[in-house]
Amino acid sequence: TFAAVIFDLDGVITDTAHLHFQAWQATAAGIGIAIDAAFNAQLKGISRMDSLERILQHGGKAARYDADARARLAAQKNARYVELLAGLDRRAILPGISELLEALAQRGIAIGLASVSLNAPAILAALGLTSRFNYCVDASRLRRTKPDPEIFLTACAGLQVAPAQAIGIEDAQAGIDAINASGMRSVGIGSDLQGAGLVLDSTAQLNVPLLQAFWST
Ligand code: B16
Ligand code: MG
Repeated sequence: TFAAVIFDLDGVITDTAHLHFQAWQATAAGIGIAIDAAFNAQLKGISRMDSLERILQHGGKAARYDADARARLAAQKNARYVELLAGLDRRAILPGISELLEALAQRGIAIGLASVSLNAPAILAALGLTSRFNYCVDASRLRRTKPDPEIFLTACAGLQVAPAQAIGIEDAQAGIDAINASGMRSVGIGSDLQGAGLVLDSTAQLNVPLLQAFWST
């Protein structure tokens, strides 16, 4: 059977997409760029600086912002986002996740986190889940972002598990692509995910017997 499960954070453990959206919307409005919920969906699983690049492109203003100006905008967005995170607690854990983490731990299956969010440690702490994870990738030390497999390979190395022995769970296309490229098996949460080994509508459907059945297919 599998030796590890490596989780994405946003969209799998908790869903802070609406908070990222509020923060980006305010920052973008400040420089005259309007973004809507449909555009926001394209930022799922995309790193902070890459999200900013997409927003500037969307507004046709990418050429007007150099590295320093971008750093200021990203810092402004993050300050808003961190403010919005203040209300986060255990109630924000997505359905089925606490039970799954508990069941995996009981079976001695290693648990990893592969989030590109630089706020991941603070979010896990707010959710009361820090001690549940055997290894969390430090996103600040990555050279390449999803869909590159680096983040999942780093998580496997940290857990001392071969990628071929691990399952990755993701809600974003870039994340599914990263898992597949790493040699792990992929589980997708949501719709419009291409190439996932298994796709579920909701985290509520996740449990160990289901993952075992998927593993043996
Ligand atoms: P931060 P994940 C991602 O989290 C979010 O889906 C994405 O919207 C966000 O821009 C990114 O984290 C970076 O977050 O600004 O907090 O570093 O899905 O990889 O857990
Ligand atoms: Mg995600």
